[in-house]
Amino acid sequence: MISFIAGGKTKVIDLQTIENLLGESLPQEGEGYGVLSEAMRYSVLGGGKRLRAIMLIESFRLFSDDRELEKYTAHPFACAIECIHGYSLVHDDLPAMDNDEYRRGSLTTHKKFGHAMGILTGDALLNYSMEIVAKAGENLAKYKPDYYLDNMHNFISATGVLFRKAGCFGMIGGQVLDVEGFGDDRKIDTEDLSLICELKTARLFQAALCCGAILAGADETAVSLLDEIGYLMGLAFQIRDDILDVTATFSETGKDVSSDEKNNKSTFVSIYGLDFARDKVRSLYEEMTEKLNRLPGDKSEFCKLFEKLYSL
Ligand code: GRG
Repeated sequence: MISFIAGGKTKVIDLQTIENLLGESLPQEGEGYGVLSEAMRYSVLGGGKRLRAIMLIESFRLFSDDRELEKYTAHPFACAIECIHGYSLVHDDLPAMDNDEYRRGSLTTHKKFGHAMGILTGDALLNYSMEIVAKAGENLAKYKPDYYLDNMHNFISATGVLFRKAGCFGMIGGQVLDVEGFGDDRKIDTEDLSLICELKTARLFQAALCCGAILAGADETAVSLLDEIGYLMGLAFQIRDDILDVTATFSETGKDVSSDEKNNKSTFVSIYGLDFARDKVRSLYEEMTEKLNRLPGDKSEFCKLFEKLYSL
C-alpha cells in the first residue's frame, strides 16, 4: 500500500483500488468477439505491481487534492498506461521477440491462447488504452463541463505525452533498436544499451509521472523535474531487472530467469559485471531522491517506493 501526506491530508492509493479500476474498465469476459476479452483480462489482471498506475496517481496527488478530478482524469490514465504496459509485455514475450513462457508467475499470453491471439491481444490492449482516454475526455465534457472548458489543454497535453512516450519515438522505438541490435548476435555497445533502456523502459515511467502532474495542473518546471526523475527511475529499474535476471529465482520474479543469457543479450550486467551494476543502481537512486526533494509536498511515500524498487 502506498500512502503519503500532502497539504496536511493523508492520502492513500492502494493496490486493490487500482485492480478494481482496471477490472471495471477492461472489456468484461464474454463481451466482444471470441476469446479476446478473456485474453485481455488475463494479460492485464494476472498480477503485476501496477507501478506505472501508482506513480501516475501519486504524481497527480502531489499537485492536487481534487478527488473528483482525479477520478475523471488520473484514474482512466492510470488504467490506460497499465494497458499499454500490458500490451508491451505480451508482445515482448512473443516467439519473434524474447520467446518467454512465463510472466507474472503464469503462462505468457501466447503460450495460453496461441501465437496469433498473443499478437491480437497486444494490439487490442494498445487500442483499448486509447479508447479509455477518449472515453475519459467524453465523460469530462459531459460531467465536468467547467473543467472541460478551462483545463482541457492539460488533458490533451497529457494524452500527447502518454502516446508519444509509448510510441515510435519512445518505447516502441526502443524495442526496434533492441530487436535490430540483438537479432543477429551482434553485441551492442554501452551507449546503444543506455539509449534502448531509456526508450524501452524509462519512457513509460516518465509518462506516468508527467501525465499525473499535468492532469493536476502542475507547472512546466515541476513536470520537467518529474520527467528527469522518471528517466532515472527507468534506467535504475532496467539495471535492477538485468541484475535479477541472473541472481533471482522464478518464484521471486514470476518470469523466465536467465532470459537475457538465453537470448544472447548484452545487458548492464554482462557488460559491466554485477558489482558495477549494483553501484550504478545506488547512484541513480541517490540522484532521483535529490531531485524528488526539490518538488513540493510530502514525498515520503515516493521515497518508500524508491527504497522498495531499488534496494539490492
Ligand atoms: C513490444 C513494443 C514493445 C515493447 C516492449 C517494456 C518492453 C518493451 C519490454 C519489456 C522488457 C523488459 C522485461 C524490460 C525490463 C523492465 C520492465 C518493463 C519490466 C517489467 O515491468 P514490471 O516489473 O512488470 O513493472 P509488472 O509485471 O510488475 O507489471
